[in-house]
Amino acid sequence: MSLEPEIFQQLLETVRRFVKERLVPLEAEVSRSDRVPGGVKQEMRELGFFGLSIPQEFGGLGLTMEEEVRVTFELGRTSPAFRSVFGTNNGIGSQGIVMDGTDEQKRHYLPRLATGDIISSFALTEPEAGSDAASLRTTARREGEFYILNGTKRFITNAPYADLFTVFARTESASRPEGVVTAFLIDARTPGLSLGKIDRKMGQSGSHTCDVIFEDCKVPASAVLGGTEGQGFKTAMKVLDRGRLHISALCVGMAERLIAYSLSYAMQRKQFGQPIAEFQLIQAMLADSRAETYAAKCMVLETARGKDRGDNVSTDAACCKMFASEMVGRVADRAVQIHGGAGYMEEYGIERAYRDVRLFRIYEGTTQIHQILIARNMIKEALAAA
Ligand code: COS
Repeated sequence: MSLEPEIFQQLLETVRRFVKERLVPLEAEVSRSDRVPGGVKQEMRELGFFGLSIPQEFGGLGLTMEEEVRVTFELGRTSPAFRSVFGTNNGIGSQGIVMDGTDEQKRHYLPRLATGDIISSFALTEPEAGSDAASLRTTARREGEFYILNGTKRFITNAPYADLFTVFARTESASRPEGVVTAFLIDARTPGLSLGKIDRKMGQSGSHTCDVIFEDCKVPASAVLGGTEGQGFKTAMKVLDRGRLHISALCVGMAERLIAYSLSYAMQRKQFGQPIAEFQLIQAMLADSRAETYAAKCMVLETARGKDRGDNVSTDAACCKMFASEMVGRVADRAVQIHGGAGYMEEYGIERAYRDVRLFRIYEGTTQIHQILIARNMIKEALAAA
């Protein structure tokens, strides 16, 4: 259900102001301390940021996909570490429940996820299963009314703060010797669940990942997401379809900001007696960045509208993620170049953005996975039409 247009405009305005006045001034401090201040997290709770995409009947704002990407364009105008604070509650940490959870699971978890009272994480990736998500090795052995989980999950965003994990594990199956993938909702305090040390990363300081380790971790049968074994892989793929659109919107927002900074710098920085913005080689970089960002923005909006209409947007969401994440990489590279020496210095924040955006080409599916996915779907569609 979409919001009234005026209410949505007010929300956009609030997000825009919060990003500009509250978050942007904190960026350098968050980067240095590798920590988002607790007070800011609380303000995000009060503003309803944890429940943007959770249905209104469970206490969220229930934004449509188009509304969500438009809000995300604004959130992209600051360090991605801030969005990460509530990113998993809106995205990969909650959408499995929204899409495939039982009524009981929705009632139990979604209201607290929407308020940010609990934090959720999505535990799919493993040391030996990244792009090949279906090859995961974590097992969940059924014992009466319980399952016993064993295995390790890797690079799990927000795991150090999570209260709830959506965990993908292999359960036994009569029809498949290798078993089937089943999703579980697991309380972080369950005995047998422990965390590894926080990973040190190239960028995105203030947002944290770590291993999640299961050693004879016993959970009740009611923890199976949706109550049915073997549905986990499809749930993961559906959640990622949505997540990929969200990340694409974030890339657009970051690119728009980098262009604004580059243009402003180029108009005031003088060399050879004139602002460097007057030089055609600088103009070419600005123009390429602007055109590519505009293309990505149109793609994201159009795909989001398709998703809201109920279309299957798997292929288009993959196109968006591939194009937008590669695009913001190029825009960030040009932003460093336009800023010259200043672009390489910490003080200006451009080098930080350059490092931050590098992740977008990797997580929630690499560019190469998207190329494969897009081409495979093209072939499938052609065969179906033949
Ligand atoms: N929505 C619903 N169902 C989907 C789906 C989607 N988007 N994508 C696949 N499925 C279903 C398929 O229809 C198929 O169902 P059936 O068994 O009933 O036919 C099943 O899931 C398996 O699909 P597929 O054969 O395409 O799986 P593959 O193992 O070949 O893997 C890729 C497909 C490589 C695309 C997948 O593993 C992937 O996306 N990998 C990247 C994972 C990733 O993003 N990791 C990042 C970490 S998460 S932050």
